[in-house]
Amino acid sequence: MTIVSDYQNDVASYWNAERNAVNLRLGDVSGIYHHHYGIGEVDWSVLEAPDDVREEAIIAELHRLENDQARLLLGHLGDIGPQHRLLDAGSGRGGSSILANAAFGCQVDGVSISQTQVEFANRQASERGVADKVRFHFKNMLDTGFEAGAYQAIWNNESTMYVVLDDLFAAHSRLLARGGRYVTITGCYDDVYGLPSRAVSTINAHYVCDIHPRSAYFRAMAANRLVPTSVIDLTADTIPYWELRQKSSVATGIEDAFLDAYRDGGFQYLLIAADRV
Ligand code: GPP
Ligand code: MG
Repeated sequence: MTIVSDYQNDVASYWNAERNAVNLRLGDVSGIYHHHYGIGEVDWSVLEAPDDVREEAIIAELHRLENDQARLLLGHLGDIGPQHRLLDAGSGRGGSSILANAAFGCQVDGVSISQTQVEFANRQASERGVADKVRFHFKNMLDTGFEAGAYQAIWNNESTMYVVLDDLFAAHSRLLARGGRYVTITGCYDDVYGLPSRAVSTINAHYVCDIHPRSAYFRAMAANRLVPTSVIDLTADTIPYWELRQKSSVATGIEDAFLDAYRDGGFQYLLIAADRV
């Protein structure tokens, strides 16, 4: 069974119904549809573009920043060749998987508990002529049933906040080849300050997720043969994306919560890469 709890059913319902312009219109720019945020410097001149092209310029700029986020993640997967297999855990509409196949020429499996997302992503792979290499499955990342040790790398691009980390890393550890790499980009609260702020609770309620404390990642990795090789704090790099998104026509209303959470220091946007030992 793919969906095994009321909670997972709530998550699947959210994603089956989701049609946010901030995801679909950005994806339309290049045909790569993401469900994560952006990083890097904003070209603020887009706000001064002529009236008839301003909105389009802002959307293209937001999309550029989300592509840059995905490329940063993929750059931490290690030395990947066409012979390898990769797993995108919580693959959304498929953007990261399709970019990974384009970068490495290898087979990629994506899994999601949203049937709508899986169908959308498989359609994208077919349209781009890569359906023989990039496949999306209606499966639970905690229990894929895929072959043990078959994957050279696995990533979660902003999808760890939907699962218990010990369960997730146990599953990844089983699927990864020895010496393989795990990478996540995630939002986590900084437990230096104890419990999370109200802004973090607002984000949780908005997406039906449960943001973990930073320490939980390292504890669960250590318990599951995953040894961190890089930890990069991307908080300062993602704030410009949120500032531009806040001023855009595709803002969803969650922008203030992210900006408050990041600026008050209690919430971090982190990349963590780890070796499977
Ligand atoms: C959604 O991306 C991402 C999440 C629900 C994970 C939460 C992430 C954190 C860093 C806490 P999306 O692209 O579908 O969201 P939106 O529709 O707001 O752009
Ligand atoms: Mg988005």
